Amino acid sequence: MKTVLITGATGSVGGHLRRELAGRYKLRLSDRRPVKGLSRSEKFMRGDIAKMADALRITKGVDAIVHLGGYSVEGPWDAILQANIIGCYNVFEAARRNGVKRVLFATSNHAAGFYRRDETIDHRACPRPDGRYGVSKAFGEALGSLYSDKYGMEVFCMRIGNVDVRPVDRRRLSIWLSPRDLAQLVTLGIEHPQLRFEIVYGVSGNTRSWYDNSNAVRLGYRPQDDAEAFAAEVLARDKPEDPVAAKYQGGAFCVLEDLPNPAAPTPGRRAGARRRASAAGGRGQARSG
Ligand code: 15L
Repeated sequence: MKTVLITGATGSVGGHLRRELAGRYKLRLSDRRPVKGLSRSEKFMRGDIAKMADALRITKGVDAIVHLGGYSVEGPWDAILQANIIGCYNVFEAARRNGVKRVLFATSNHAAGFYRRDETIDHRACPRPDGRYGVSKAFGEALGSLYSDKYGMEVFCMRIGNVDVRPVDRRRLSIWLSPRDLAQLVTLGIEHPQLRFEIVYGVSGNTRSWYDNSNAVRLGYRPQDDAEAFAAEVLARDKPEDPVAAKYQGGAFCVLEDLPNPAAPTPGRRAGARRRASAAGGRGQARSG
């Protein structure tokens, strides 16, 4: 049985994945905080990926890494820098030094959150991050590409939408990923015999999807769930979104600011911010190859 490291194992995606993968792999779970309720096929190894020594220790001797660890929403630059830039680099570099070939990287829809909702994007879509968090995910994708091309590592980047037992709002109807579809995608990323570098969307087979996920399908992904089954109940309690957030796939992340933002859509500035956002929406949408 393969030994698979899950970084950031105490997070909610880690929790769903542990449940779904139970018995399929020996799981080495790592995080800064202890993981609760270990099963017999799970081991916990404490580690802070912002420290290279820890990254080297937790990645030693595993067959594959599912890298979920890091700061998982928009936030202060220093936190993102430590966890998602330095931490992500340390995980890839430690994998290389330890001879771990396969890395599954949990990137995010927010690496491309500034595409409009009336656009359909595929795995070739150029990153259009909607915040510093999104930039850090685009960085991880670029790093994975480098480690694949230069060192022959096998890197599977999953631009995850929102993992939950059910979609929670209108935006999530387009980007929802059910726990069992998450597990299918991760298993595919671990087991596929011929991976070099791939970007796929971590979403279920949602009727309202903004993604052409044909690259995942080409590799064998067959999602079992569709958020549409929850659409009526979600829309019945739907609240209006900020107009800028409503225009873009990244939603509120497109307007969230940790710092004072001169472009924030406050009443006096809303028109200018809209013009800027609309100009951004007019850019070419995808690069080829
Ligand atoms: C993400 O990337 C976050 O990690 C998650 O917490 C959600 O906010 C999700 O995106 C989303 O877009 O709903």
